[in-house]
Amino acid sequence: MLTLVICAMPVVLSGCADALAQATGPSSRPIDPARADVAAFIADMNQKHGFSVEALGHLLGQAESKEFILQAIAKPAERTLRWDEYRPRFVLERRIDRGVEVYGQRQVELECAQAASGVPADIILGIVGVETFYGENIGKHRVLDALSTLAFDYPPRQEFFRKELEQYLVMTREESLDALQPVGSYAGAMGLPQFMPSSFRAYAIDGDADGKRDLWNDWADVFSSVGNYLKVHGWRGDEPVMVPADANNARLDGIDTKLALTETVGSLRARGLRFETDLPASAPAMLVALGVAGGTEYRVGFSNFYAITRYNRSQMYASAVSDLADAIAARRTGQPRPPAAGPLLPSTPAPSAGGWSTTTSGR
Ligand SMILES: [Ca+2]
Repeated sequence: MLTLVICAMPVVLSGCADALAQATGPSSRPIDPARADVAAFIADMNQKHGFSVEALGHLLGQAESKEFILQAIAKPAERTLRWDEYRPRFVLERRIDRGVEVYGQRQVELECAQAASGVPADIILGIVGVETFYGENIGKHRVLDALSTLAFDYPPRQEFFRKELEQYLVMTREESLDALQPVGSYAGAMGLPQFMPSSFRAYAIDGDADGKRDLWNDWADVFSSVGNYLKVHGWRGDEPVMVPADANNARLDGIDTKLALTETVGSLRARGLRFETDLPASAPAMLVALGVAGGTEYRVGFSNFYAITRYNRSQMYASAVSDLADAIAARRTGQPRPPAAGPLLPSTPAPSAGGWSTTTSGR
C-alpha cells in the first residue's frame, strides 16, 4: 500500500526463499550512519521530527542490511499464477478450519470490530487468514533491518522505503516501542494484518482501549484495525463483495479491467453479462476476470470488492479473501457454501488481473 498497505506474503514462495537462504547463508552488514545518504536521512529526521542525530545514528548503526532481503525484493515474480493455482493456496481446508477456530476463540473481539466498522467478522478473518494464516506467518525480520536495507541499499524503491522507515521511526516513538524489537516481513509489513508503518499510523486502532495499538499480540487491535482500514477505503455495510457471472455471449470488448469501479450493475447487464444481485442498476461494479486452465472465470465485484483491493491491489487477492470469508462463514454456521464460480468462458477476451503483489508494491 503506497500510502497503504501490506501484502499477502507469498507463503509458499517465501518458504522456498527462506530455505534457500539457510542453505546459502546470505550475508548481512551493518548500516553505516556516517554514509552520506544515511547521514542525510538522519539530518532530515532531526529537522522534520526532532530526532536526536546522535541517538538515531546509534540506532541505525544497529540495523543490518541483509542480502536475503535484497534478493527477496528483487526476485522477479516467477510467473503469474492462474486463479486455479492461486486460490487453493489460500482457500484450503486448514485455513478454513483455523478461521472457524479463531472465530470461536476471539468472537468478542471480532464482533466488536464488526460493530465499529460495519465490516463482517468473516471478511476481517479472511484478510488475516490470507495475510498471515491468523498470525502463524507474520515474518521474522526485524522491521528496522528490512526497512533500512530497502531504504539505503535498494535504489529502485528507496524513495518508498525511506518514507516507510521515516514513518516507522515516528511510529515506534509514538507507540513507545523499542525500534529494534518489532518483526515483520522482508518488506517491513507488520503484525497479523501486515500493515506497513504508514498504514499503521493512519489506520491502526486500539480496539480494547488499553492505550496501545498492538498488531502483533492484541487481537482486538488487529481486528479493529483491519475493519477500520476497509471502512476508510469504502466498505459499505451489508452489501455483497462479489457474485459469479455468466459471460457467455456477453460483449466484453474494450471493457476496462483495471482495479476500478468503472462499470455499474446496469452497464454490465447491458453488455449481456448475467449475474444475480439485489443491488440497483446504478450500483458501482467491475468485471473480475480470473484466468484458469482452459479459460476465464468471470465474476462481478461491487464496492466492497474494490475496498478489499485497496488492501492489496490484486483481483485474485480480493477474490481469495472473499472466498475464504464465505467458506469460514458457511462452516461455522453449518450453511452450504454459496457457489463462487459461474460457468467458464473458454476464450479469454479480457486479461486476468492480479498475481503476487510485490509486497508493498504500489498499493
Ligand atoms: Ca490495544
